[in-house]
Amino acid sequence: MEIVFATKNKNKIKEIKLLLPKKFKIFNLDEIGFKEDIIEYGKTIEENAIIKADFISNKFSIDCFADDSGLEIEALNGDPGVFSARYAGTPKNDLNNIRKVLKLISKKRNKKAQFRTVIALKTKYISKTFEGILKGTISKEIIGSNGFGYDPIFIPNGSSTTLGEFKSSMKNMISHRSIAVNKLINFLNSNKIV
Ligand code: ITT
Repeated sequence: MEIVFATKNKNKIKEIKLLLPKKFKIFNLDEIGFKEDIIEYGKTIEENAIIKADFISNKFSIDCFADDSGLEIEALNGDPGVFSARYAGTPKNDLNNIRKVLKLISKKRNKKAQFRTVIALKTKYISKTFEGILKGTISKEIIGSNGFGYDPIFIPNGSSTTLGEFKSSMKNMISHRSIAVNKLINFLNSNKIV
């Protein structure tokens, strides 16, 4: 199956390419000549995933999926959530986002958080979303330099360190993104679409 992954985030592309079986031929936005930014005006992660997938699918008349993800921190009432990419302002900057989170929760006793990914699939006949959640806690400091985004401050439940110290193959075994991708694969397989 040939499908476009509507993202500009190179780390997401790397992770998804490792997660999807070889029978998927993935094209990214660069490869289809799309250079603009898609305006993410949704109020939720799910809405933004659908906005990105619909935009590219409608513009190019192609099968497409998009991933919108965010870190939801209990003590911050679910923030940064849908604002995860630009939490510390624009242009987006992972380190500044991390520093802002660490500052805001330094005095909070509750460090519980979760990553949420919603993948929106849009083809000529299908509009469907798939969700993945990874629960954990926020560390006191930055640990590790693997992964991307908030990985160096997120300790998955059952782990003694952050995703910043996980190899990509280990992160892919448990991540919010892999849970959502597996649901997508099961859906496509069980409906004989691939
Ligand atoms: P696209 O919209 O082009 O896909 P983006 O980076 O803007 O790329 P999002 O809108 O989904 O992606 O923003 C989510 C932000 O949350 C992202 O910039 C990262 O900082 C963070 N994030 C997403 N997935 C993550 C992961 O697996 N680990 C750590 N941080 C992640």
